[in-house]
Amino acid sequence: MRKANPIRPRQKYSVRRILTLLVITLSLAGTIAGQTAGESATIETAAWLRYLRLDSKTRNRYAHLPANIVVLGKSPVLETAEQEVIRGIDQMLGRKLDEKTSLQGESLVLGTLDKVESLGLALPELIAPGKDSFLLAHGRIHGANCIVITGLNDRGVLYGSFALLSKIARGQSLGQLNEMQSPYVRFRWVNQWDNLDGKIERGYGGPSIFFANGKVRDDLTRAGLYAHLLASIGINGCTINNVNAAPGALEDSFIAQVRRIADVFRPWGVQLSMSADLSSPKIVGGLDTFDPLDPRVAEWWRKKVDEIYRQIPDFGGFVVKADSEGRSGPSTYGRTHADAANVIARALKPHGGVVFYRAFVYNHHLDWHDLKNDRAKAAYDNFHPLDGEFDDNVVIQIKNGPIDFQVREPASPLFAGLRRTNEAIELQITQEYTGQQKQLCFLVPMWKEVLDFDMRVNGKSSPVKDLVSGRFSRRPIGGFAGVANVGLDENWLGSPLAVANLYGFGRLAWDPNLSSEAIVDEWTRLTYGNDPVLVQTIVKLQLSSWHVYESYTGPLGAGTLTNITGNHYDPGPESSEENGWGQWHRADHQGIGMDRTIKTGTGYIGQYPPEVQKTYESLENCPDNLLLFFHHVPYTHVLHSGQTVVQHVYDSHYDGAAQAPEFVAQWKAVAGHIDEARYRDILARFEFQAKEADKWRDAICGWIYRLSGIPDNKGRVGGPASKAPVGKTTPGQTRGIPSVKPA
Ligand code: GCV
Repeated sequence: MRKANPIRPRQKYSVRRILTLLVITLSLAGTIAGQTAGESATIETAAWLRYLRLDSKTRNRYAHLPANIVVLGKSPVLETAEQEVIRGIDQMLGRKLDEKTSLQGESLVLGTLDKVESLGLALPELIAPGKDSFLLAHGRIHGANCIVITGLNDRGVLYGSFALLSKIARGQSLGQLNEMQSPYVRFRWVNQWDNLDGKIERGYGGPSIFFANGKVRDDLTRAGLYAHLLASIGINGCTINNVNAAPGALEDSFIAQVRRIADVFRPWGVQLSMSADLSSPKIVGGLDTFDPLDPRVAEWWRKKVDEIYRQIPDFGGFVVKADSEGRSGPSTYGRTHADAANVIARALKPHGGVVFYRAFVYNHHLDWHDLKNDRAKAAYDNFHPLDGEFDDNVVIQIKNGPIDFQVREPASPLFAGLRRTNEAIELQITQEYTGQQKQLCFLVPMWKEVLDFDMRVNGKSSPVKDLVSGRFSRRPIGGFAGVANVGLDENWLGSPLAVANLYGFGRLAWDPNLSSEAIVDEWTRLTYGNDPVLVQTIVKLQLSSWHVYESYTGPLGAGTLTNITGNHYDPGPESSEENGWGQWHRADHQGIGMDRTIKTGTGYIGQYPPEVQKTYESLENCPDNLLLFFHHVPYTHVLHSGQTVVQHVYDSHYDGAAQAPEFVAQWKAVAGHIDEARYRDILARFEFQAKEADKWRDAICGWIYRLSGIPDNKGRVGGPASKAPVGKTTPGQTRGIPSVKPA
């Protein structure tokens, strides 16, 4: 269900203008609904930044908040921070802070550490002095009690301001305020797969907020609001165009347009970056080659990058997808990915820019007859041999799993396979394979399993979060990249509850040690207020959603059994087989699962460090939830749970399909605790999901029965009382599907 998006023509997008727009929108909504649980759904663009008016009891907790605000220093980011604090406190507490130009009495003091200390305040040392860290503290300055928001840079001050407002919005005490926070990783970027015509690849929240008809939009209001949201969760970069990059994006005339997007990002401390096509020197530059080792190519990149920095002085760098899914790459000239990444990195280096080079490189014409072929091996095979050959401003961007954002995959072994190279984890916020925002699937618990997974590098504790942050291998930089794909829809992602995934990505990039519960609790309170019925219901729904979705779509690590050659949404397990895409589950009449063992299979397990190999190689140790990812077993194989594989598939699909309607029942408990429009909207989504779960259950149960010939021992499939249809899974789907993967 998509809401119409009001787009007003605007020419200038100053911070003040965006904030004014927000204030008007929010106060209108507040007037309509009294700023409590019943607040109107017309302010979805504010997402979790609603700053709802608190009830009087909660407001009283903040009675001692200083009446003045002073900012030490001057910059667009500091100005943003000040205006945000003023607006937030006004809306939540009904108090207008007095803007002062110098310290006068009890004040909220905003400024970088050096400025604050110059007032004679001794502050506790910032324990982990990384860029973007912040400190919230009480302090007496010139005899007055002050609240200090400080950081090592302006961005830290902005992040500290958001943190203070978040505490107030959630009714938390400011009594013992003395809190230092430092981001876990240096680069916390979102990627947008926006095409220049305004369509978004795998985007389910409406058209691009950046582009339309081959140009940058005239109206960039939403781009500014997006930067506002991103900054509030500590995201410091946004790659604005699709990794399947149109070379035209690097034309000088286009860069001049892109500059306007950078201008609306800047006050929020969000660096703009772009996806670049490796063949640009040839296609855009008119050279007869794009060989990364050709000096003319190096010179072209140098000049191009210089021009970009002339227009966008704080440009972040490039994301590169090469030799993957039909993109040009260094293999054209027999060069390596290191050659390709480094030629661009060297052009960026003098300006402080970075290259995020994607490890998502694989052959999508793999011969499916060969049981030793395995797409899961590709990233490691391509990049591990190059470890140590990448320049220090190159970051290898690795998808969380070795295939492609399936509902369950093991952590990519490449995280442990690069010890002398910077790395970043790529997570997909847009739900390409996990219900496309039509179904609820809160992904934070899934991401956390990967981030916490201990790779046991050299037999030592080495969770993925410490590999990608650079902590384990003492790398200078590391990162998180989240494929967000927000669009012009009022609620950004096409569904109000799906927005929690964007919030959760930012919070995990900032601190992967936060629990899923804490993250979703924060998001719910900031978005919907502190009504306990609403908070408990939404938190419970979100936290159970991934397992429910998994249980009716993708059993035992076999992947999401979706239509991979079509929409990536409907059930279509047959589409995975007999084509070159390599998302195989190898289901036949005897058994199911990919044999990836070292002993008899593709050898993929051998890419992990020895202790992890031991876990996955043997049927005894392999966890049930990844069994079919690593092993080919008969349908009668007995799981650790005591159930056979085939019976597990029946049971989990029936359980999942029974839990989906429970979402409807749970949601009904919030009637009267939320505005009617949003209540009905979300209710309709859950009702729809319940039907989709039935569809999935019947398709997958029918399919596995057809293959195995083994009926369900509870009589639901294949028995006389069976209801599940056992005919074809996906209408129109045949064996021998051509290797075409529509964009
Ligand atoms: C941008 C998957 C998606 C593609 C995407 C690709 C990638 O294959 O289906 O749409 O392309 O991943 O991550 O590059």
